[in-house]
Amino acid sequence: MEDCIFCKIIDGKIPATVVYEDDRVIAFRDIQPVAPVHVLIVPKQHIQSIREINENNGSCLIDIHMAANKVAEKLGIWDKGYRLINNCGADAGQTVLHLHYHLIGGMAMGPKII
Ligand code: DGP
Repeated sequence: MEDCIFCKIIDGKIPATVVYEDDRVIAFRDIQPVAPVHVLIVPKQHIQSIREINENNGSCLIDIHMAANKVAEKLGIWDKGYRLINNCGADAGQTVLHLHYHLIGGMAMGPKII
């Protein structure tokens, strides 16, 4: 998708601090971190949100979770724990319309919404 900022990062057209990459997933530091570790886990396939997950593309969710485990271990937050968060759609505050999960950790976090 030519106007998608995450597709441009995937294509190397704009810079990002990449912490993990394989043939299906890329993970890079969020530009507006809310925690000492704040990484975005992004499938290379352009999928707008989890609303567009179906039987043909759903395997990317396993890829994302496996990448999150690797990133958490690499960045030293695997033992103490972390949150993996997805915002879907306007009410959830999704601002980039390319499926992504926020991996945040490196501190004790505040109250949980759920
Ligand atoms: P969300 O609000 O859930 O759609 O999260 C989008 C996140 O993407 C937000 O935390 C900021 C981050 N972000 C937006 N543009 C860029 C960018 O160009 N580079 C990086 N590294 N992160 C970005």
